[in-house]
Amino acid sequence: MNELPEINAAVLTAENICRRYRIASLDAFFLSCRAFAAQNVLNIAVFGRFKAGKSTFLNHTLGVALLPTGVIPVTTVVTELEYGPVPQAQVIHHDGRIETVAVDRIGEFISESENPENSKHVARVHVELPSLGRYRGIRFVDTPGLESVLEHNTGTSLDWLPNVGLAIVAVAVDPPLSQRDIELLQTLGRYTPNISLLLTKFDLLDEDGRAEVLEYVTKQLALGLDHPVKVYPYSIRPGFESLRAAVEVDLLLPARDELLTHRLEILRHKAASLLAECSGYLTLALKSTEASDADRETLRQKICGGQDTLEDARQSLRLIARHTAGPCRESFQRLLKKEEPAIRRRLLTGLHEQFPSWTRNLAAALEQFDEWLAASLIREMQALSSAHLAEFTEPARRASRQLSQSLQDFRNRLSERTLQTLGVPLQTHEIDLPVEQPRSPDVRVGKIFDRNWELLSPILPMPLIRGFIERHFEAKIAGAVFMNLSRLTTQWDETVRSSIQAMEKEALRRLDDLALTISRLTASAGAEAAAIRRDLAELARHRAALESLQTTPHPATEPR
Ligand SMILES: Nc1nc2c(ncn2[C@@H]2O[C@H](COP(=O)(O)OP(=O)(O)OP(=O)(O)O)[C@@H](O)[C@H]2O)c(=O)[nH]1
Ligand SMILES: [Mg+2]
Repeated sequence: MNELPEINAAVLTAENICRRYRIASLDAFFLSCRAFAAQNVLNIAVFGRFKAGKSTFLNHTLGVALLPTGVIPVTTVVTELEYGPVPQAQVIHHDGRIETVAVDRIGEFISESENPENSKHVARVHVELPSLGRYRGIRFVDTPGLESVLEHNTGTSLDWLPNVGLAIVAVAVDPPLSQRDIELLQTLGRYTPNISLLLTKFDLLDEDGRAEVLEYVTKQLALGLDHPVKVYPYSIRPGFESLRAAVEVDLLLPARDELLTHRLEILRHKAASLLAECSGYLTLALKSTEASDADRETLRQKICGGQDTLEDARQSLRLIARHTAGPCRESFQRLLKKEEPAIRRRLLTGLHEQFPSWTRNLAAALEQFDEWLAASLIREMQALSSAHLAEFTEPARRASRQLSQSLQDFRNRLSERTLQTLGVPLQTHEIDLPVEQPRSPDVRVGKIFDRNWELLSPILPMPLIRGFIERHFEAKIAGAVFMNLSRLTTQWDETVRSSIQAMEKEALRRLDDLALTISRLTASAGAEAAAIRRDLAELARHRAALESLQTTPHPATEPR
């Protein structure tokens, strides 16, 4: 087979051209393409709105009753299922720790009710089952539902998108297809050519309803998408065996039987997108060589919209960062304030248990209290960080999504301008900014007791002042809890702020890279035209070669 060398050659040519013309804006795309090439399994991932029936579909298809399902949002963690000689499950935590658990325990980590807001900090769950032998080489991936009030679930699934091989988007018939579903299908088109729509819960409709929904969905897909998507009506109920068989026969078994072909086709798709984007930049350069010096300057002003528009775009990135970081402190404060009474109560109970054993003398009691309180506070503060990790880190995820969207908007505006000015659009895509998971701050507590008491301690007889001392300790606890909650608020605020600042910096860098690339390209003079034409011809040759490699026919938009 010659596909891989040809795809490699195409990507290398594009990389080389980008380096020569200093088109840095495609760097992230090259990286994601290489990451895909390094994988050796084919991911079949199921995405979609919450409660669309994603987990139920995978359980039925794979003949396992493993993934938790239910009537309220359930899946909170990305879960991978694939063949393995012995049943085993691994829970991969955000900090890299891998925990091996019994397969029937995975619900404790995946389901929202047992792992609310992913308080167990699970990055993903990986399950291997001997019963999946017939799907060797395929990794099925269940993702948390989009659009529920649980925003952390949406973020988790969208972060995972670029890893997709073959995509299945589950859409329930009640109601069928939202604008967000269309947007999801559109975004997936960047990463894979192989996208199917699973129209779930088909049993909920009568004959007429089914025909109506199918017609509606097919029409909306044709209107809203620029790439084809095949529609599979589906139901788990008896009487719909033929629909289930169709998914297996048309979608899953071909993926299994033509694993290499599918992987190559996805890689080819990514390489073709890269070549197309690269050609877009060069065409822009070529067009500007055809203009006079004065026209070129006017052209560049128009395309980039002058310094003002670039500065506006910069400003909107800065505003997003400010707006997502701004309310952090207050919301963390509110969150932690709610915990204050319970922590105080727990520490007072602890004090009343410990205090009777602090009998030696006042100096010793002071020291014991100090040590005990510091240890208890550290434990409490660490537990709080763990329990609310998802809430603490949410602003960083939100910033990543909004910054990425704003960059893409800038790219779209740029494309409209190049179309108006030069007659060619410059279609480029934004790869989402990676969210750096903010690390939990180190918990430290300051000195708790006061000097005056320490000075007096040798002359105060313990038995006489016991009651008084205990009350004094109780008062100290309240103050120490308040102080340490404030400190934790500050620590988390600083941590999340610096993570958002790093993303803002990266977003600004990408924006400036793009603007610089465009101004360099539009500065190309007549003398460079011949070289640009040669490079464009080289890209076109590779595009044609990739086109001729297209092995799997693109699925049609028509339903079965
Ligand atoms: N009538 C009918 N109900 C279904 C079908 N498939 C799933 N359901 C029900 O739909 C509900 C949601 O199913 P899940 O599989 O938990 O949905 P999900 O998309 O994984 O949900 P999240 O994990 O929360 O995103 C459950 O109550 C299922 O029993 C179907 O084909 N027909
Ligand atoms: Mg689910």
